[in-house]
Amino acid sequence: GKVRAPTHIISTISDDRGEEPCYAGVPMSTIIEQGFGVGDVISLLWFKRSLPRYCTQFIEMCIMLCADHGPCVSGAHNSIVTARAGKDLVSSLVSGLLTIGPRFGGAIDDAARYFKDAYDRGLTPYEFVEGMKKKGIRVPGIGHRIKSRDNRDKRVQLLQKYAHTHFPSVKYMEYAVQVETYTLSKANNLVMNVDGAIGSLFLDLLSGSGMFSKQEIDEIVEIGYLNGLFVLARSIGLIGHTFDQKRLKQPLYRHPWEDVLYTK
Ligand code: Q5B
Repeated sequence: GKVRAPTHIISTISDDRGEEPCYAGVPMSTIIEQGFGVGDVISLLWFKRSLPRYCTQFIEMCIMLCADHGPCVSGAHNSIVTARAGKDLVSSLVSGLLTIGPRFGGAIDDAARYFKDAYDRGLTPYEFVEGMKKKGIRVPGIGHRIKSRDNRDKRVQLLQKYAHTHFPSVKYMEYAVQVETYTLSKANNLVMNVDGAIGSLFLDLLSGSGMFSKQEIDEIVEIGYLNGLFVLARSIGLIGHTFDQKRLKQPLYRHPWEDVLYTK
């Protein structure tokens, strides 16, 4: 019989060999004719399944709300400086993307990991936060440079409101709110940030939608899919900042001496 030559790549999410490309088995024409949105496309290509509308709408909200947060954040700053150095779009974009990490925008996966572990083990917020402190680890998803108890992050409130209305359960988010109540008793700026809101709510989406087995949820959290939402979203803003600088014909950026403390 026929012997299949060994392959060098295995791929399970898309196929471009037929009459039309498919995402997780769904042909392009279905995606267009049935009015799928970017949330549906993410569901197919990242999670390999069609998710209910309230889930895809939540994914789209995450993308829209994280698309930009002004020119002063790490990512936008890097993209602006790179564009002003005369570099091309891709260089300016990746220069901004490379700042996404544990302090800036890339705390979603760790927020999901730590909130899930603490909730599943039945830790009180006190035990969780103090345990993290003993280990010298900042609670991912908590704390912000400009947001505080009296200046809450509107994005967090919008995501929470949506989930309260549409999700079958918000147990992880409610746990994160209890953690926030405890951290706020320590300092005013230790609010739940957008990473913490997405991390905890995505746990609720995964566990409450009935679309994922326990094993699949553990794998998603372990691999770390969720920072991808911030990376994807913020790319929109970083591209915008790059075009903005080019449009404004901004010259090479040089940081002012006065803003540097030169010491020996
Ligand atoms: N302390 C975000 O810190 C920030 C603590 C904490 C326990 C914490 C910090 C942090 C976890 C990572 C995280 C996502 C670096 C943030 C984002 C997207 C963004 C960005 C934008 C956008 C801010 C002062 C004292 C110290 C610390 C303690 C701080 N955080 N303790 N758990 N989580 N969070 N990142 O203000 O005793 O004096 O040593 O790492 O979730 O990135 O808009 O800007 O859309 O672009 O610089 O929203 O919270 O505070 O470093 O001076 O710390 O608070 O140990 O205590 P700050 P620091 P002590 S959202």
